[in-house]
Amino acid sequence: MSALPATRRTPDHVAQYWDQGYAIVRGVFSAAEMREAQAESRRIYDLGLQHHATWRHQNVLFEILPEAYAGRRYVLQAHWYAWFSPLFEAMRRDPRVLAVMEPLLGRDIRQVAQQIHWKPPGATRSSGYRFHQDLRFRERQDAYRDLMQSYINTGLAIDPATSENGCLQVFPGSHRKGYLGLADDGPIMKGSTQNDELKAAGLDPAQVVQIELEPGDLALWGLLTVHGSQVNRSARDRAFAIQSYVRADTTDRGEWAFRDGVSVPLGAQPHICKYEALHERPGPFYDETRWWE
Ligand SMILES: O=C(O)CCC(=O)C(=O)O
Ligand SMILES: [Fe+2]
Repeated sequence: MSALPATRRTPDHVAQYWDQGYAIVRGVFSAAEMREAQAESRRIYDLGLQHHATWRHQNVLFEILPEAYAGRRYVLQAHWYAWFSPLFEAMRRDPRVLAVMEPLLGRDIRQVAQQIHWKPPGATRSSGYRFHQDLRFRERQDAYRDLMQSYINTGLAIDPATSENGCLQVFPGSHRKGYLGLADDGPIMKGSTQNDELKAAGLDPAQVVQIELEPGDLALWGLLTVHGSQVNRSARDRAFAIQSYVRADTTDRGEWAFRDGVSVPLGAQPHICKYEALHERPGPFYDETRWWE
C-alpha cells in the first residue's frame, strides 16, 4: 500500500492534538478500501448476531443487546476481530497508521484496544456514550504530557459519522483540565450526559464539537480529552472502529502494532489487552449481565 501523501505527513495533526486535545486526519484510507471495510464490518456484525448474549473468547468479544431490551437482537461492539478478519488485521498496523502515530508515540507501538462500535437504529438509548475521559479505564498517573503521548485513541469512520447518527463529540481544550470524574458513577453506555453534569465539571455544553467524518477519516484523542456521543437518531447504522495505541516503553500490555517502525502481525498467542483474566479464563463463555437495565 502507498505511503501517506506529503500533505498528510506534515505534523498538522500533532499541533491540533496538543492544542485541542484531538485531531482529525482526513482520507487515511481510500473510498474503495472503505467499501471493503464496510462489507467486512457487516460480516462481523452478522457473526455477532449468532450469539444470544455477550460472548467472549480470549480478547475477542461481541457485546450483544438481546431481545429482552427492545424485541430484537443488536450487536453494539466487537473486540479484536483482527483474529478472524485479515482485512482489519492489516488495517490496524497499516504503514499509514504509523505515519500518523509516529510523531506522537514513536516507532515502537502496541495496541491495547480494537473495537467496532455500531449504533443500530432501534438500539435507542443504549447506543449513546456518556461524556468521559478514557483515563477512566486506565491506571491513574499525573504527568499530563506523558499521559497525552503514551496512549492515544483513534477512531476510523467505517460508515459516515454525522451528528444525526451519533458521531463522536469532543470538548476542545478539555485535555488541560485534569481528570474530571465524568460518568464515574456507572456505565458509559447508558443514556447521555446531562448539561448539569458538564457545567459542574467546568465544561460549557455550547463548546462541544461534532466530529463528522467520511469513511476513511481518522480521529485521534487523548486520555484526558472529554468525549462521548449521542444516540443514533437516523435510519442508518454508525460503524466506528476504535483502536488504542500505546508507546511500547510504557506498557507490557497489548498486541504489537509496530516494532522499530515495522508492522507486526498477531502472534501465536494473544497478549493481555484490556481483558486481565485472559489466561485464567480464556473462554469461550457468555456474560448475561443485564447491564442495560
Ligand atoms: O463509540 C463512540 O462513540 C465512543 C466510544 C468511547 O468513547 C469509548 O468506548 O471509550
Ligand atoms: Fe472513550
